[in-house]
Amino acid sequence: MASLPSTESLILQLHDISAVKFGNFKLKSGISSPIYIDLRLIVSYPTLLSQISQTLIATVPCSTRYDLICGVPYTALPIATCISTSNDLPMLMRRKEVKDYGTAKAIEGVFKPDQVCLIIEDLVTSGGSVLETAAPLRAAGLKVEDAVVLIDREQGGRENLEENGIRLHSLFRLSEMVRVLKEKGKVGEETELIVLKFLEENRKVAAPPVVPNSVEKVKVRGLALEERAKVSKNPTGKRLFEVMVQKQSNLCVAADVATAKELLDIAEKVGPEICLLKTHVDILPDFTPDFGSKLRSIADKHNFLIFEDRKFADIGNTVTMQYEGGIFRILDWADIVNCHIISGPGIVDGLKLKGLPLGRGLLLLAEMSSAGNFAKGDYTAAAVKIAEEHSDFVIGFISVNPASWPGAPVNPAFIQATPGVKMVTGGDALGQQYNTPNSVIYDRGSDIIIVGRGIIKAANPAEVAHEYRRQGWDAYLAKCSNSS
Ligand code: S5P
Repeated sequence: MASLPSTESLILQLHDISAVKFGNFKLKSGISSPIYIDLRLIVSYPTLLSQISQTLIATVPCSTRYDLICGVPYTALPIATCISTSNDLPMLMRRKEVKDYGTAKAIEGVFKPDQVCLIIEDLVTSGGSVLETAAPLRAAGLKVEDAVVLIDREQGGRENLEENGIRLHSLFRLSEMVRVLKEKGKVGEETELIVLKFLEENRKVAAPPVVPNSVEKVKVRGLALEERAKVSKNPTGKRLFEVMVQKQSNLCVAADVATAKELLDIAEKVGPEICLLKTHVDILPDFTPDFGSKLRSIADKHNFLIFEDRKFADIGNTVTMQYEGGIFRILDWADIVNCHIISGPGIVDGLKLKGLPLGRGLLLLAEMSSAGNFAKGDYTAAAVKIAEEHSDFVIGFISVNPASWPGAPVNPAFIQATPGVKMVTGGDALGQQYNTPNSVIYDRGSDIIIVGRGIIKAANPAEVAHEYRRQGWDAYLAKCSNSS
């Protein structure tokens, strides 16, 4: 193979084809810049395109692992194609507009979940375009850990991407490009100084929130979480909205682990990422009376609420005793519990009798995630009616697709929490059905993703929880930006 050209030679060639322009230009990120780089031109210079592609892929450190590449549309697509064909590396394509017919895929190409995809980009300013491409790749179950770019404009992209778990590798930086052009007499000292001053003054350009592609029209409109905290009539409901805003998290971890010891351990690990921790205390063989106070101190430390997923289902009188008494004394330590409405509204009266004086909240199971369940149609509508009649105690619903409910969205004071969430759609052997964080929050109109095995069975639950939180919150932001 021919030896790779030097960075200097590539910079001079880009200048020769007028891909580098000086003047006053408005960038995609909104800022005005004295320098503009138009790499779309390189498709007209195949030798240069090929040289750039080969040098670019050689910039990625040998220790970086990846199975596939994906170019950020559109300018990086020919670069990615060149790299793919010359190095026999499979490529994926991200659609900017998802088709609303046929297979309606956001990602074209063949891949398996958990494969690692390297993102190829021509130019990075805030890193927003790389994040726009990473989001659907990650939502499809791929891992995105690295991106390689021809030119880093040194305006915060590297840091923004780092915060989102993506390492940026660049062939050269903008300041280096201008220095070479000045040294070779292509630009004057004044121009160099103007560009360097501009870079100094624009070190951090914020990445715009990622708006995921969606096949469906967004059915959910409504108030931001801050506003919903104000309309909730229950102190725990209000607090949950507030914690979500404070922590920028709509993640609830379902801590279905084998022992109380493990539960406290996982609560400590994922605590910084979550707004809510969901428990099933009756599965813990080592439960002791101090379990509640131990969990409470972790919840206070990391500012999350505790949800005991007790799924009460009996008559009002019985549930008062189940809530307050027995070994578990749930009322003492759980901020939130839930119940089925199969027994009628008396169950809510019973739980409210005990819970409301302590400011606790209740979620009604309006839908379920398991295949073949009966919580649908009139049953779901009945749950909404009961909630309205008890809006001082009922804080919302366990739901699966609240955007599809008649008259959706329901009263914004009610929160929607959805189980059956994983990075990839699918199910388990016992009827559980999974949707992705983006589809649950953005398409199906929920507020909180409840994730169990997707996090607790991971090798590094804290890291994976961080990624679920990021995807869930990005989907919420995208929903907000589409409602305005
Ligand atoms: O319909 C439901 C309601 C609930 S609360 N489907 C569910 O899966 N859940 C709970 O969510 C379930 O009991 C479990 O604790 C969690 C889902 O866990 P995962 O491991 O499947 O994510």
